[in-house]
This record gives sequence, structure tokens and C-alpha cells, in this order.
Amino acid sequence: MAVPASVKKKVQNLRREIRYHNHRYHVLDDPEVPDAEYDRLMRDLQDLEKAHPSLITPDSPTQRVGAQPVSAFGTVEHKLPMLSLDNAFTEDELNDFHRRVIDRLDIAVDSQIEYAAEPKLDGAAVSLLYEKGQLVRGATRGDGTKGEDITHNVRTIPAVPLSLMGKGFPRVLEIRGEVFMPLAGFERFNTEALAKGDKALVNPRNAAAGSLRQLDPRLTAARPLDMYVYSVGIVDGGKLPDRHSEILSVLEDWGMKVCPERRVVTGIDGCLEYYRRIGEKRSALGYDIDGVVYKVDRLDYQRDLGFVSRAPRWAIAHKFPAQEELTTVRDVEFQVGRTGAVTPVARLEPVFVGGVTVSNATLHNMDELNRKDVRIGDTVVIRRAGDVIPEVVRVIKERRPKRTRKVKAPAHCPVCGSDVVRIEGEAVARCSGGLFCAAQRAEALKHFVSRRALDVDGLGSKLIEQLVALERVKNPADLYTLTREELISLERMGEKSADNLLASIERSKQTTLARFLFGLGIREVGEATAASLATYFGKLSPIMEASEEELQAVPDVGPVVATRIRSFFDEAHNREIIQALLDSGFSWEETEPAAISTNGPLTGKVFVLTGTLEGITRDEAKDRIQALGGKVTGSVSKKTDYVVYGEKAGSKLAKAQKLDIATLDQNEFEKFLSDQ
Ligand code: D41
Repeated sequence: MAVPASVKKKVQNLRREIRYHNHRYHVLDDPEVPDAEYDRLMRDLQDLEKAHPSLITPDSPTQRVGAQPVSAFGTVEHKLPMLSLDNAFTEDELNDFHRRVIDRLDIAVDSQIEYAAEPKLDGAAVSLLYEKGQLVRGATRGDGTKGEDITHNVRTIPAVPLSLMGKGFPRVLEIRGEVFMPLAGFERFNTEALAKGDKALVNPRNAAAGSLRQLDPRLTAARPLDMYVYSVGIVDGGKLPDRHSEILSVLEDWGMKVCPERRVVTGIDGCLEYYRRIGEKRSALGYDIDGVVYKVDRLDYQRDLGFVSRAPRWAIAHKFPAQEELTTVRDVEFQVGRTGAVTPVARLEPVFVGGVTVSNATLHNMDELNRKDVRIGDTVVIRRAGDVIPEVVRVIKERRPKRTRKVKAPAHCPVCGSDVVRIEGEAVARCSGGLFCAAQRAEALKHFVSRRALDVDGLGSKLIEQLVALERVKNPADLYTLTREELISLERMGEKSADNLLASIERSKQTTLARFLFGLGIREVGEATAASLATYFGKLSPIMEASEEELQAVPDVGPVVATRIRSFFDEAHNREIIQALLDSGFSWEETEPAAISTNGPLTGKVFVLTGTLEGITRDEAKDRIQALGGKVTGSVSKKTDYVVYGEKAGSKLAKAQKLDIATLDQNEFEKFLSDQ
């Protein structure tokens, strides 16, 4: 039965529109319409194709996942071999490369060679063959001359166009690039896999390579893969620009995704600067890279340089230091952090990893330690990525010696001897010493004197650390016993600053109960909770005596927070310090216990504020929301009801839009409040 021309037209239009949005979303990372709109277009197309199957073409956006798994991979011969890359691990090796380029080209030694520089993605190299703009074949690199036919799988990768956009592309065009799994997708996939009881992917690189080697394309389609292209292979029936950087630009025009970090740099200095910059940015890129690649930008130079064995003389990979290495565990000790978190730390046989010598690595917490089954004497994989704290990744069980020692969790804080407690459902064990524990002192003090707590002007971090190191100040109460003479005798402390500091210490005693409570640094008791407690009870002593049940009656206080408050006031040291503070002359206005309205018009509603609001500070906006019973949190999640945004709003606003959360600009917000 003939298909009406109007239907054909409609199908064509839908495909064009879907391709356009696909490109905006997956290649440009700049979606124009909400997902729901895209889904609608896709459904319309599917419906029409279902009603008129004769209209289905292989490049239709509905045809990314072919119905049938393949039974085996075919072999693909790379008519132009997919070359490999030489590596440079040091600056010297990079200099050697540059000198060889200049020597071979027989140009002046100080010639300013332009290099196209790009990150070296840690994924899987693939070749995509386009004929008349249609994707006809995808292949793995294999050994460089023969790879596997993975057409059915590359078709499922959203960043791979099924047909090229625009015009002017050669009749035959082979495009090469790297398929990779972005870190966010990798994490998400693993979380979901583990929840379903499936096996987790080992790392993003294996994940990318493994995903491409699935017989069933539906499995590949379920993996969050992405692709950046970095060169061309066979080109027939058309011409490309004569610089690498410009070739990438035309590929981009034709709808391919190229790495946004790519740059053209000049000479060895430009290369080194680029290497340093990408190194700094590495952890924020969102995908794994293991170095950068420099390619002589001019193609005539590339041709003159040629290649040796399987690698071009015009390109080199400048590798970052390995991020994972093997070493042995000498001991496991427990460290107490700022918040009292007691963390197992492996003492290691020193090893060079991630560019530095590492002799300690975190084991995060006891659950992690037990899960990884790390024992003293074990050989372990250590990972140090960027500035991240080195961690023990896993044990090489095959190398476990006959006699290893298991690690036991400590019952008492190694620093102050207080009980170590672990709240149910939490991974971290904590020292209950609070303000008494030396490990927590400096941080607790900094918090106590901070602007939003007791607001002691002129008492900076350095000074606090000095006083703690001298053991002159062990807890907030000690601050109120400091004398003028003592202060003057400190490093970098003049008479004037000492007097000013004493005055502000004195001033801080006149405060509010909310500030005082917040300043104590009870875990989970932030400003809002402290304010709630203060309003609800009106006085300090009933809070100190309240049962967990009574505490839970306070808005904002759930079972976890109630437990925290109770165990804080149960600790004798904390009560002593509070008494000492009161004795030193702290005072605030006591109020009658007041039940906070738990049924304001905004009760149960969660707000996030982002960007700069005009004529109203964040705090004021927060107060107004809270006064109506609403809650203000810092990050956007599915639980957020409204995002209020001002000038220069960034990722929070974007996230709200992505999650379809109501957003209010300043005018809408004002109106919203007055409507309540
Ligand atoms: O990002 C990469 N992994 C990458 C790999 C890149 N950015 N550029 C590359 N360029 C080449 C040449 C110079 C041979 C065209 C490569 C690779 N090759 C490559 N990938 C796997 C083997 C070789």
C-alpha cells in the first residue's frame, strides 16, 4: 500500500528534528528542549514507522538498537592501519621528540612548531566508516591492521551520528576516535547494577572496551558510552583541510563530537603549559585520561615525518604518572580527624604513585577495610588520583603471605581515650571525646569562634593552631582565661592586636542561645537546628536534660540528630566545658519555651537558594522561608520543591531544570512569599 506523501514528509521532519535535538544533547551538551519533548517526538516517529514499516531506514533515529544480537564478530581489515602512539614519560623524552621532529623536517632549530594538543582518553579506539554520509561500519582497533566489526554496537552510542550533518563531506570518510565511559555514568551504572545484584564494572576503561564487545547491542545501549573523535583514516571522493586542528573542526561541523579541551599550542613550552593545565583540570573533566597527545598540526609536515614501525613520528602521548601501583601494608593505624571520625590508615612500604612517594593510604572506614579484607602484610593496589588522598583499592589475594594479621576496630580513641561510637546505619566510627579530644580541638575551636557562631573577631586559624600546639587552649572555655601577657608573648602578636582580641573575646560572651548551641559543634546541629532548639526550649538546661524523645518533638530534629545531641551532653567533658563557659560570664536572653509553628503554609517544603538575589541577602531569604515553616537546604535533589535563583545562578539551577523542579526568579519568589 502506498504511503501518503504527507506521512513521508512528516517522518522526514520528525527525523530531522530528532537528529537535531540528539546532536544538541549528546554532542553539544546543550539541550534545547526538555527530555519529555524529545520523548514525544521519538514516540511519534515510532508510531508512524510502526504503521508504515516500509518507511524504516537504517539511519532512522529509532534504529539505533538493531533487534537481533549478532552470533559472532566479523573481522574488519583496516586498509590504512590504525597506528599506535609513542609515549613520553618525562620532559626529557618530550624534548627528544620535539628535536627529532625539527631534525627530520630540516627546519631551523628554533622553529615554532604548532602542535594540536588534546587529552589522551582512557577508553577504546574505534573506527567509524561513513559512506555518502551514512554510518556503514564500526570497528575496534584490534591490532591496528585487523579489528572486529562492532557496527551493531557503535550505532547505540548517542554521540555517534548515524548520518553526517551538513554537506561537503567526502563520499567515503573513515573517522577514528576513542569511545569512553564518563565517570558519572560509570558510577550510576555500578550503583544500579549492585542494587540489582549484578556485577559491577571494574573501571571506566574496561567498561568501555567491554561494552563494545557485546554480541547483543541492547546491552551496549544500556551502557552510558560517549565518544570523542581524534583523526581520520580512509578519505575518498572529497578533500579535507590541511591541518589536524581544522580537520577536527570540520568533523565537528558534520556532527561528530570532539574533545572541547583540544587546543593548538606552540613549541615545547606550549606543550608543557598545556600538559600542566590539563593535569590540574584532570579530576574535573568527568572522564578518565592518562596523559595528553601532541600532534604536529600541519599535514604536509606529518607526511614528511612519516612513521616508524607502527607509530607516527609526528605524534606523541605525554603520559601522566601512573595513578595505581603495588606495595605492601606494614601496619594499619587509626587516625582521628577534625570531626572525630576514626579512620583506618594503612602504613605502607613507600611507593611512587601519581607523581609522589606515598607511605600512607586511607582505608576509609571499617566496613571498607573488612570488605576489601586488608590485612597487615598484604600486597595491595594503591591509587592516588590528582590531589585526592591515596587509597587502598584492593588486595592482591594471590600474593597474600602465609602469616598476615587481621585488623581490629579500636574501642577507644587513640588520641584521647574516649569511647569510639558508631551510630547505626553510619559507616564512620567517631571519637565521642568532642571538645576534649586534641585531634578535634583546633577544628572545634575554629568553629566556636566563627562568625556565625560566637563571632570572635581577630582569632584566625593560625592563631588557634598556635594556641592548640602550645596546649594553652584545649577547649573553648580556655579562650576565656587568656591573659594580655600571654597573648603578647605569642608570635606575630602586638600589644594592639592583643587588646583588640581580648575585647572581642569579652564581647562574644554576650550572645544568643542559638549561637551558643551552634558554636558547641554538636554533630548534625547546624544553624537552623540550633535556632529551632533555642526557640523551642528557650533555655539551655532543659536542652541538656531532654530525652531523645523530647528532642524529637523539635521541628528539624529527627532520630539521628536527637541521638547526637543526647550523646554530646552525656559526655562529662562537654558538660564541664559548658559549665566553665557559663562561669566565665556567658549570657543571653532566656525566653519562654515556644512551640514553633509546625504547620506554616510552607511546612514540608524544601527550598534551595542559588545565585545572587538583589536587595535581600541569602540569610534574609532563608529566614523568611523558615518563618513560614519551609526548610532551606544546600543542594538540589529529588526532595527539593523549589529552587530560588538570582543573578549568576549556575549548576543548581541547571540541575533543577533537569529534574523538573519548580524554579522561582526573584520576582516570582517575592510574589510567592506574599501569596502565602
Ligand atoms: O585520546 C586518545 N586516546 C587518542 C588516541 C588521541 N587523542 N589521539 C590519538 N591519535 C592517534 C594517531 C596519532 C595515531 C592518529 C590516539 C591514537 N592514535 C591511538 N589510540 C589507540 C592507539 C592509538
